[in-house]
Amino acid sequence: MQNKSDTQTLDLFDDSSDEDQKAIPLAEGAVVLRRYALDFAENIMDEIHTILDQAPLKKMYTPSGLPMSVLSSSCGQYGWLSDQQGYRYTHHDPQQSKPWPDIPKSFMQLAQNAAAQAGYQNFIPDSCLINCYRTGAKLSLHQDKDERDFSQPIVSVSLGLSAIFLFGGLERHIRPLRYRLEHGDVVVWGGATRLAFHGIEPIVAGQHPLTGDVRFNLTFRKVF
Ligand code: MD3
Ligand code: FE
Repeated sequence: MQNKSDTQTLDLFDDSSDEDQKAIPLAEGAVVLRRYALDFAENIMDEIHTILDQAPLKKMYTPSGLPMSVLSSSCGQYGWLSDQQGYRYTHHDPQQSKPWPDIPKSFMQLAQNAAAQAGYQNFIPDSCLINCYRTGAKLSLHQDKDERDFSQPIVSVSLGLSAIFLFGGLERHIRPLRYRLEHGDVVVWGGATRLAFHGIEPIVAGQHPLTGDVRFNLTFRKVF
C-alpha cells in the first residue's frame, strides 16, 4: 500500500535506544538534545509569561504584506521584527517604545550549556525570539540570514504541543525531511545546517499540561 505522504517522519527519537540526554547529530553541524529542557520547562514558561507581559506577542507581516500565522515577541539586546519594511532586528519593541526585556539568566545558562554540548563553547546570544503557534499555525520554508555571523549557531527550544519540523537543504528546491520536535527538545543549529531551509508544518490541535493549546519555540541567536 502506498503511503499517503511521500516524505517520511524519521524516527530520530527512538525510545528503545536509551539515548536520552545524549547529543544526537541530526546532520552536519546540527545537534538534537532530546528533552534537554524538560526539567526547566516550568521555569521557562514562567519567564516567558513575564516577558510577554512587558513585550506582548504580536502578529508579524511578511515584507510582501502577508500575515504570518505565528505570533512573536523577543527578549535580549535585539528583537526580531517583520513588516512591510522588511525583516530586521531592533533595540526597541515598537509597540512599547521601550527596549526589549532582558534575556533571563536561566535562559542564558540553558542556551550556553546546550551550545557547549554541541561544541560551541563561546556562544553568547544577544537575542531570543519567542514564537507562539496556535492550532494551524505554520512557518513556511525559509533561511535565517538576518544575523551577522553564520559561524554562530542558533539554539532552539520547543515547548508544549509538538510540531513537525521541516529540514531542507541549502537550496529551496530540495525536498525537506520531517522531524517531530517535542516538549523540552533543544536543537543546536550550526555548521552547514545554519543556512539550511527549514519550516514548521501546521500545528495539530491538542492540549499540553504546561502550555495549553499552543506550542512555544525559543530561538537564541547572536545577531551582532
Ligand atoms: C535550522 N523557528 O524562528 S526552530 C525561526 O519552531 C524558526 O519556531 C522555528 O525557524 C520554530 O526562524 C524552528 C528550529 C530552527 C531555528 C533556526 C534555524 C532551525 C533552524 C536556523 C537554521 C537552520
Ligand atoms: Fe528559522
